[in-house]
Amino acid sequence: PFLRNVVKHENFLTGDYNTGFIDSTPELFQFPVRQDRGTKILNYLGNVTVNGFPGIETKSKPVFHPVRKPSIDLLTTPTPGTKQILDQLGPEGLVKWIKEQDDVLLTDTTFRDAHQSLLATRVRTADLTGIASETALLMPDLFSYEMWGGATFDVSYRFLKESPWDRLIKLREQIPNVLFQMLFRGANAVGYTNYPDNVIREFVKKSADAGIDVFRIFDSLNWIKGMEVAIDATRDAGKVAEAAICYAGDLLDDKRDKYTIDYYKKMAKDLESAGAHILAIKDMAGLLKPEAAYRLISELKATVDLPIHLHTHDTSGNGIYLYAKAIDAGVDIVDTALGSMAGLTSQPSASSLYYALKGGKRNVRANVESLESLSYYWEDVRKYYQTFESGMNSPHTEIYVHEMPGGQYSNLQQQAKAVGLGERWEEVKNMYSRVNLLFGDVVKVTPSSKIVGDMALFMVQNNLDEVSVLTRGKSIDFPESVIEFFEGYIGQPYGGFPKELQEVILKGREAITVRPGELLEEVDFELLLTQLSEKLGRPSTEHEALSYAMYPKVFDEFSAINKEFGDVSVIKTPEFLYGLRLGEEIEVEIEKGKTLIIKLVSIGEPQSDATRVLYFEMNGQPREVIIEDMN
Ligand code: 3PY
Ligand code: ZN
Repeated sequence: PFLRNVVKHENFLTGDYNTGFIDSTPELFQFPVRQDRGTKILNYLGNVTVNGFPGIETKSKPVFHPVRKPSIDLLTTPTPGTKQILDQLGPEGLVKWIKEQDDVLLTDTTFRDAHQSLLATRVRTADLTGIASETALLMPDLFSYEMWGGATFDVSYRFLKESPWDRLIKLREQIPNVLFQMLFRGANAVGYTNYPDNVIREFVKKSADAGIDVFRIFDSLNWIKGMEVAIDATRDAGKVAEAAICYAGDLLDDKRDKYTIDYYKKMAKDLESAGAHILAIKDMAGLLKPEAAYRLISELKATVDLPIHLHTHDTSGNGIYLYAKAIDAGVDIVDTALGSMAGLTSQPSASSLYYALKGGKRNVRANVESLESLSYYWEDVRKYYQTFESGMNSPHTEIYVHEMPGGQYSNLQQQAKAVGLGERWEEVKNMYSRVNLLFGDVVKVTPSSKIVGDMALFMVQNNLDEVSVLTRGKSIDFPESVIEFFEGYIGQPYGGFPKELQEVILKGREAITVRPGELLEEVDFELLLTQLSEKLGRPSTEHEALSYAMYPKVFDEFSAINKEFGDVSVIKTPEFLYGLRLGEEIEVEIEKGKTLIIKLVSIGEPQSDATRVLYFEMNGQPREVIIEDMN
């Protein structure tokens, strides 16, 4: 292979080489590993066909019709948009531009929060890249696309067996004109626990380099100390720091006097001083009622000099009314999703908002025909993922009672099913609101919401109530996440921890009161790169090292799957989730211009060692794979 590399090298061919050629041209030593991608893909397909996909109960593959796409010439250059404004004028110039707009600006969440909230985050990169170029052409006038972060990062590895970095890079290539926005959990980055400061800084830097422009940074307890490192890192990267206040409680209910208007005003001022370019109100559960929104936005507008970006979930059905009130009060940007991916636990629909405001004082900055034409694609793609739907099909005003974030609803439901509590879902939801009060009425958003959810599942599973937790708690092993929370490793809740419960849970362990990042040892990335390269048997990328630093176990599992089955992101979603029907023929494009045509010919009877032989045809050649039948 070395000689072949040499004679094929362009400098060698053009005669442009000397004795230093070998030293200065390390790629001569990169030999193609024989990887037989076809066999690996057949193994994957055989496996899903025989054993099914985790979380999908049905064995028969539904019939999916071809997806509808807007007919548009993909060779057209997309109209320049907010990405160019940021690149040319920097964050301050962008902020000035936002303030000059009379129209309401939109962030489209279809690529992130919408499917996190409706489909347990399961939408794959292939379905995003399948419409990305059309989206860039048809929605150039939006403020941003929220397309990364939150739960999409770990779910990519854990369930979809694909790299989230790859998603970001591919989408950026296809969408050059509109700002990319990510959800960043402050000191928890895209994880569920605090990380060392240098991991946060490195993550922000690498995400910025790979294409993220706007970092929506929040802390799951609204603890500003937990957000500062990320805000600084974003500013250092020359990107937009959108600092978020998570909305909790009920502003207009005198009996809920923990999260008052003064609480929100003070936090807004503090975030402005901490370096925010934009202030976000993150109403992650859809608890902000319309009249409260009017008051909140009006007062915040008078308190800070920052553009305000409002995020909600439409679970209660009041989303459009809430946005209309916030828009009257002067909100600058709101989060919406394309119609077929909007409503319920997702964001309100962009086109509904468009029509609701048309002819009034402020219009929505978007082309409604374009929104509609892209929505058909998502209506079709959503069908692939139907088994991950939460089953909620009408507005739920009960959200005002249980206060569960939209992004958590379908995920916690999956978690409940996985531990055998699927039938007791009503009880789990009720327990969720009781745990919130037991914990002292906390802000609930990842990861604090997950901790409340873990405790709720735990209490239902073990038939515990508030009294038994406090009286018998000393002999109970609480979930690890709950212990970590009461130790202070997620940060400090506003108003402190309930002392009696904290003692019961910690059983003599010390709680910290400082920022966890001050205590956590920094990660040595050089060393990590070396170790990971050894583990992988090839040079690790910096992106991989960052993922490994945050999720060592998840990344290991992903790498093992990757070794066994290769890059499964190239398989289309129906086959990825359901395998092949007998006699079905599919195409898998393993790289540009290289397509495998695969047909499932027959499935053999189970053998005494629980294996089955599957006969395929690949590009016309008979192929046989042996699959272990796990049923
Ligand atoms: C996340 O952190 O994933 C969220 O969507 C919180 O709302
Ligand atoms: Zn959300």
